[in-house]
Amino acid sequence: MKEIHIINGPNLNLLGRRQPEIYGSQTFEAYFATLQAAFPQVRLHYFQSNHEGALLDYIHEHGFRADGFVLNAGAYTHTSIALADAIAGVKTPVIEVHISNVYARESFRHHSFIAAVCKGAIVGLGLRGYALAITALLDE
Ligand code: CA2
Repeated sequence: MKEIHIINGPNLNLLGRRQPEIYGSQTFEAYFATLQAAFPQVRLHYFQSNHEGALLDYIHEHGFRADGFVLNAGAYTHTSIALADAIAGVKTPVIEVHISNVYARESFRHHSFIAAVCKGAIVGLGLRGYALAITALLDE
């Protein structure tokens, strides 16, 4: 059974609680149950942290045996060379996901430090982006 980890970065624990016009009204925990039902053939894991180092530790810990990471690094996408180095340093393929269309937002959200070390990116399709990323990883 393939093992895929969904990793959410800072502030994504607030999903469904504020700013529904940008991020929707569903909590990630509720959506995760939908994903588990949609992909019964996959061992799905979910990790969220507001701490850069905790995200790095998680990637190091699982990045040599997991079959794929679906990573929404939140604002660390636009700031973290350390996260890019961690992704480049492990074997597991990573798909970058953003719920909102970052290119239709402030210019500081247009640059991703992790894009170049990820397999691909899915941007602006809401929570559906996570399911699309899992489908892409299963095609690997
Ligand atoms: O669109 C995305 O998925 C983002 O990764 C979300 C990040 C943002 O910094 C990126 O530029 C794009 C922010 C996540 C904050 O999520 C919240 C959800 C509900 C209420 C408040 C924040």
